[in-house]
Amino acid sequence: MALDQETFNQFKDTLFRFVQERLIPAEDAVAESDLIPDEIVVEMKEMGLFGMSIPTEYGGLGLTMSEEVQMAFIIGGASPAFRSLIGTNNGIGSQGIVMDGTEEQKQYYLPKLASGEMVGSFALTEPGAGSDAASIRCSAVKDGDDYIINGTKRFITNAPEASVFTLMARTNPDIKGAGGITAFLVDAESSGITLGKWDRKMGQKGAHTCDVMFDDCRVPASAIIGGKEGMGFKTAMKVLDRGRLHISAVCAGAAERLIKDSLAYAMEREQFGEPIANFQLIQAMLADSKTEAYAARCMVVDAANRKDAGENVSTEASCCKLFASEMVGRVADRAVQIHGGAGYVADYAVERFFRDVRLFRIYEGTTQIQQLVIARNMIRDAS
Ligand code: COS
Repeated sequence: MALDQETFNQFKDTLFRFVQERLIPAEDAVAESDLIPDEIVVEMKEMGLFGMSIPTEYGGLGLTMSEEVQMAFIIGGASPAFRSLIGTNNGIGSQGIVMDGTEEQKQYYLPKLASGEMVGSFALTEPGAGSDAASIRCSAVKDGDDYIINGTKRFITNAPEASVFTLMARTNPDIKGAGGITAFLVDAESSGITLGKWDRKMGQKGAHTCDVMFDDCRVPASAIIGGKEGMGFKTAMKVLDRGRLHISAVCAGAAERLIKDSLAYAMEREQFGEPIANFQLIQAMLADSKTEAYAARCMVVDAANRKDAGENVSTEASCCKLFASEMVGRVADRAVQIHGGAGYVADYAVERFFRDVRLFRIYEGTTQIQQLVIARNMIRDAS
């Protein structure tokens, strides 16, 4: 643990108050404008939220996985857009460097990512390569001491804000699968990079994704994460294992928020002369949601503890992502049902959350990819 228990508890209390007093009241405005207000971004930076998972020697808070998921439970209680802004710096946009970067790369990038001065973005997905991540076609061809990058990346979270991309490109066209892939750190200002228009998403307004096009973009060989070709796919998979636990915690936090809103509504809304919370069919929905959110929270805490103890939690991370993302979808659906007609109009947060949480079953590995990873690992371990 990087922080002593008392300091960590204070940090948790501060984040809880920030979520209640600053983020939740700003949700409607963020959804309306598709932008997170600058003053909130500044506060997030001041609280250290961009660097929760970055080691203290590089300016981050150095939280353990167990501590990080506690924070993700809390921030999951506000619109996912807020979490998304700090999500890449804590996860897929920084962890490649933390796990596999050279000392020089760590010293240059991590303090800037931890403070939020830089936003990191993870560029793996392509128009033709999503779940089949090893089939990427973006190429990096050696030219003297440099590499020339060509290709298109799709649905790249925080690309419009990014200062640096962790880019997966194929350095060896003769190796068709994972072994030909190399991870590069590419500064967003490099010439030869253009961004597409912001994607018009179903939900998560305020969180931005777009295409990133590389057209003869020249980067030095020193931009390779860890300095070694062919290691990019493994870096990506390790980063995703970790990211899946964080996302699972966010799902549990979002479910708890939806339950809180649903319970409050059910206790206030009267039909047939009494609050609808008195009716057993409403109670059944509340109880099912409570039970499932609790199960997700317990799974995440267990997997995070195991990770901190040094276990390989690839299977458990996928179990958590599979269960928690599907669970929050069911909870959001019940939340809309409990709100009745009111749940279908934008006056209540559940309508927005219903659309926002749909993404959790898709990104950082779809539910079907989690099933595949879990079953493959089971078979491998048994044989
Ligand atoms: N940690 C470390 N290494 C891993 C790993 C992990 N979790 N998973 C796989 N690897 C390694 C394997 O050990 C293998 O190495 P060797 O060749 O040395 O044995 C290599 O990576 C290739 O693995 P594998 O053969 O399992 O790759 P596949 O192409 O079959 O694909 C899946 C694996 C489907 C699991 C992978 O493509 C995947 O996770 N896809 C989803 C991608 C995703 O989440 N996208 C979301 C967008 S990014 S936000």
